[in-house]
Amino acid sequence: MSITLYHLEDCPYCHLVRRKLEFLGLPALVIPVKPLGADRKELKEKTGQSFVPALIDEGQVLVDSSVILEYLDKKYGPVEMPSNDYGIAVELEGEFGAIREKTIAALKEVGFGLLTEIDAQATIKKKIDKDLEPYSILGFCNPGYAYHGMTNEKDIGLLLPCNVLIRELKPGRFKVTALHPVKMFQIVGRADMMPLAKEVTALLKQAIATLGA
Ligand SMILES: N[C@@H](CCC(=O)N[C@@H](CS)C(=O)NCC(=O)O)C(=O)O
Repeated sequence: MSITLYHLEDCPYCHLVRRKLEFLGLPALVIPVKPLGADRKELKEKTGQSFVPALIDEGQVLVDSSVILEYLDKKYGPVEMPSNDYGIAVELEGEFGAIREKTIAALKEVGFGLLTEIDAQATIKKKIDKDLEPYSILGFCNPGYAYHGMTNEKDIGLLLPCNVLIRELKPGRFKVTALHPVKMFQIVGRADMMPLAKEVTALLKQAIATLGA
């Protein structure tokens, strides 16, 4: 078996294909291509086009991630790809109002105040008349960390405030999940700001742990 994948590090579609190959346990020769807009001579010669991802399997050329994923599943799978884990979570028994209060208190304990709140269940019902399980997105902020972040990385506001999701798994059982700052900071790509992300992560982990205790 010989699979070749033309891959661009910044391309999310390429990563989907790489993950699928990993989940299927398929070894592949991964050939990096030049960035967006650049001349991709070898890719063009081998596949007749210049988009990535492009996969060649035993002489068969496939382009477009959805076509490739379907092909791989059909030939070598199928295999489910679970979503990435990008939260710090705990599951709790109880009633929504009490769990919400407990969550706010636990975050307050580590220095984060409630700033925003979206009742997605009510909003979706009101806007498009669809039913959703209890699903609330709470935005927390520690002004000191936020100020440090905003003054050192101007666009960091795109990731603020720190979201904590409370959603119902089944009647009387909820999952409380804080977004994982270190994982979010990977998309920022600033190694020098990782200590800040780690500090905030430790505090959020502490708060989530007390909920489960
Ligand atoms: N629908 C395609 C989209 C692929 C795509 O947009 N690839 C981008 C990189 S993420 C690309 O190769 N653009 C042309 C270029 O970089 O010159 C898929 O799912 O594979």
